[in-house]
Amino acid sequence: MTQNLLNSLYQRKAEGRKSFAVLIDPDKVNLDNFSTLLQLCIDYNADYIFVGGSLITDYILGDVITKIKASTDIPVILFPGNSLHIDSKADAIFLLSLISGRNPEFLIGQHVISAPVLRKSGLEILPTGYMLIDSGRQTTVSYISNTTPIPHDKPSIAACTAMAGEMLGLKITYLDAGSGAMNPVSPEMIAAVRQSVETPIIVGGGINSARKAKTALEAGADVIVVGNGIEQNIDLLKEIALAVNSFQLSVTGY
Ligand code: 1GP
Repeated sequence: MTQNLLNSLYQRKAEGRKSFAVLIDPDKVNLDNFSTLLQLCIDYNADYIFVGGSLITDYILGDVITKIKASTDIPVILFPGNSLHIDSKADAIFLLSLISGRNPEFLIGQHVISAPVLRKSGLEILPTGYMLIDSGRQTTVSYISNTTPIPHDKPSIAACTAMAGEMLGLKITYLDAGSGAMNPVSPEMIAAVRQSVETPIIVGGGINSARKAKTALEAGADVIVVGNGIEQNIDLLKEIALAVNSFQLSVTGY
């Protein structure tokens, strides 16, 4: 299996380059006007397209990926909620171990079921320490996964959890306040995790303005993910992309 995307995430981190990922929830896609969203991803240089969610009710995952692949070469990474959410037309999959929780099903159970399918799929596997952070109200992902998120004001718990994940060999750290979160992950928590691991850090959940995107990047996020905010207002894609670019320019000069 290739490690192209993992290597590029590490390379980008080493160069101080920030990335912007657009999350597409297959349940929310209207295939009739999907082309507009994809064109915006192309025009504003989205670095990654994540596809998935903790609960998928309308099984058009394959159709969504086919449509993305027909329009753009932006890498498509599956963001699965369980072992049913696998499609070999994507480029890679986050193999999420939900290390903030204590539900064995999402720490290792679903992975065992998926392993032979993943091996055959040819998908690049991205072993990821996935951490849910409390965002002010229960989110779909915490309910479905039956796990308690890390309290938002306990950066040291997040730092130690991320550290343990890295020691276990997980290559990416994903801090998620949950889709449509009231409050995104705090900059204090992102900074504490940044201090504790060398892995690339992905931050998502409730980032619905350029200011929130910039705050997460300043605190140490390598990749920011925006889903719900773009579903509500497609123009946000451009705003966030420009914010990532201008942050990039101010820090590295390119
Ligand atoms: C959620 O990280 C993602 O799992 C993105 O969250 O939909 O709130 O942008 P939003």
